[in-house]
Parts: sequence; structure tokens; C-alpha cells
Amino acid sequence: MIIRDVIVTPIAFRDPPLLNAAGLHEPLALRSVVRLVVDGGIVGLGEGGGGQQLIRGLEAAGPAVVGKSVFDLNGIEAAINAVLGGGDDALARRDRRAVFSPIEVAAHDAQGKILGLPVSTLLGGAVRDRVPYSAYLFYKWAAHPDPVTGEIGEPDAWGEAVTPEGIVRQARTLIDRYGFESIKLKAGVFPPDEEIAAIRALAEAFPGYPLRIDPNGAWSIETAERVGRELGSILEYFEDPVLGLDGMSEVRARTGLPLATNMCVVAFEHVREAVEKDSVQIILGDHHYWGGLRRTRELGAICETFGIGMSMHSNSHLGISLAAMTHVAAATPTLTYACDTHYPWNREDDIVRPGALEITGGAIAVPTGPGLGVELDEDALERQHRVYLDSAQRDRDDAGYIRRFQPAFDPQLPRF
Ligand code: GKR
Ligand code: MG
Repeated sequence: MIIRDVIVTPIAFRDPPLLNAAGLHEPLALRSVVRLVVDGGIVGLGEGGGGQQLIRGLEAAGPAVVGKSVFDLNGIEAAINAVLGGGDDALARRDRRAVFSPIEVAAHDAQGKILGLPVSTLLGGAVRDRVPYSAYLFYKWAAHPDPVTGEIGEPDAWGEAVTPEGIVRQARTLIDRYGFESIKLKAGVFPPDEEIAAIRALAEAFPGYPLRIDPNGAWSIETAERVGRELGSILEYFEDPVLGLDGMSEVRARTGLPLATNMCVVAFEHVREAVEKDSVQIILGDHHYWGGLRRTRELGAICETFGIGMSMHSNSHLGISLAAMTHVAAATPTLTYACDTHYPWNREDDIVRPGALEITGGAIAVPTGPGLGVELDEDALERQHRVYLDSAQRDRDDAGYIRRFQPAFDPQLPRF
């Protein structure tokens, strides 16, 4: 079963004005779709990040894997690494793994289609038939500002969320719609006391719900210590309160809270130091940069070895990624926390046919059909590719976007 062609399609899709420590989400989010065309007309699907570096990497990787067996994942990875070259440090390796990932996912999808087996079975078998996700809350402007005047007009369907009341309202919408049973707040946007008040308001409105707060390293150690002490036992875990393994280790020592990260442990090469320094108690895996589904499963085994918990990171994404996340989460016993997903924010522009991945009761039933269990909507893919081509956007720039409306915005962290 030989790979005969690799088709890389950059896409763009609508994204609401979500705030984070880096700035503001632009009106379009970028991703890439990979199609591996294998003997017998089988097409495997993969989804990766957007951005020019990744697209260039995927385009370079494609010809290197043509002619390989779709079952030879090690050979495919070696061929990609050889063609990409680059350094040997953790971040260079992470960048190569980000190129390998959507191809590896597409290879798994093709393998599953050939064998008539779901991807979770190829990964060792689903240990859960439903994968829980968390309600991922964002501070949010009412709508994207007019690009010329900067005026914010009529609110979009989500409305504004810049106060504790607005955040509770947003949580209510997401929970009513999807039945989520745990909540994450993207923080690092407003002064910490306002964000503490938002978490308290959520705790009151949704008693017993596990709550997480993630300021993406926007706080100093002192601020993180104070927030940690004030919120303490309300939190399920405290995600990236500060930057770096040393800072995280200090916050852990001062607060005793379980710290989670998708920022300071983003490659296997970081795990050893994190363990030695007791910097993190939960790693948010993400197959998009840990090197695909098998590597994420391997990360689960490493976490188990060191008694580290595992959750899952998300970025703006569509349904191929959601399917891949669901299969790997189902097949990773250590991944016991509800996964993050941005999907509710972006699903209207999905490029897979509806129906296969519904979030109900806060969870997604693991698809049982062959491969990832999702079907590409070719027209939708073409539509979102056209959106990409027609836009000038080629890389994500949250800071540049917010500066158009708030010229004094300084992305330097820590901010508070
Ligand atoms: O989409 O604004 C966002 C998030 O802040 C994202 O970029 C982060 O990578 O969700 C992520 C996180 O958990 O840090
Ligand atoms: Mg995070």
C-alpha cells in the first residue's frame, strides 16, 4: 500500500474576536489539510496548523514520502526529517514533528480505511468509548472591529464577554449547547483580580464543575502565587501561570497546586528537566506538535512513568483534528482529564461532513468506522481554500491584530 501523492491544502476559516495574553484572534484562523493518496484510491486525511513555515515544510515533505508504504511510519518520519534538516535542539525537533504530524494522522486514516478499523484500534484500542471535552471560555469582544474605523458594531452570535457576568453567560451557552462538565478560562487578559472574580463567579454558577485558568504565562511568580492562594482548591489545575520551567517550579513550591502546561513542556526533550524540577504535574499533550498520534500515546506512557497527569491542548481547528484528538485521547489511558477544544468557536466552517463528531453530554463518542471516521466535504475544502487564497493572511498575529485598535498593546510577558 504505497503512497502515490500528497496534497497539501492551506485553508482559512472564520474565528471570533477572542482575547488572550498575546492579543486578539484575527477574523480568520489558518490550518492545513493533508490528503495522502494511496494505492486503490484510498485517501487518508490529516489536519495541521497554518502558517507559512509549516506549509513550506509540508510541501517539502510530500515528495519525500511518495513511494513509501503507508504502514511505514518510521520510514515516513525519517524521510521527512532528512528533507527538512535543521537543528537538533528541542524546538527544531518540535518543528519537524509538527510537519510529520498531519502526515502521520493521514497515514493512520488510510491504514484504518485499508484494514476496516478505527484509528483508536490501530493505537492499541479505545480504553473509553466517549472522550470528554471542557468548555473553553474566552474573554471576547462583541464583534470584530470595522477594519477601517475600528468601531465595534452589532454583537456576533456569541456576544461580548469582558466581565465575570459575560464569562458566566458564555459558559452557560456552551454548557447548554454541548453539556460540558468542566470549564477552562483563557486568562492573562485583564488584571488578575478581575479574572479571579470570573473564576469565583463560575464556581458559584456551576457548583462542582472542575475549573481551570490559563493565562499563558502572563503573570509574575508573585502574582501567580497570589492568584493560586486565592483560588486554591477551586481549581482542578493551574495552567501555565508563569513562563518557564524554573518559574513553574517556584509557583509549585509556593502554592502546592497542580500545575499544567502546554508552554514549557512541548517536546520530549523538556520532560527530564521538568521532572527534575517538579515544574509540572499535568502535561497537555497535542499530537500536532508532539509528532502525531503514536508519539502522543508514547507521551502518555512517559507521563505514567513519572506520575504526571495528562490533558490535551487545543488551538483553533476543524473536524479532522477533532477526530484525531478523539481517537488518540480514547487510546491513551493516562489521559484522564477532559480535553480542550476550540471546535465550538470554529465548527461552522468545518470541512468534514456533519454528524460524525457531535459533542453531547460534554463528550464525543469515539467514531467506530474505518480510519478517523470522518468524511471530507470536498466543496467545503475548496470553499475554505478560496477564503485562504482571497485573504492576505499567511501567519497568525494576535498582537499585530489587537495593535490595530489598541496601538499601545505590549505583548511582552509577564504583564501582571
Ligand atoms: O487560541 O488564544 C488561543 C489560545 O490561547 C491558544 O493559542 C493556546 O495555545 O489554547 C492554547 C493554550 O491552552 O494555551
Ligand atoms: Mg494552555
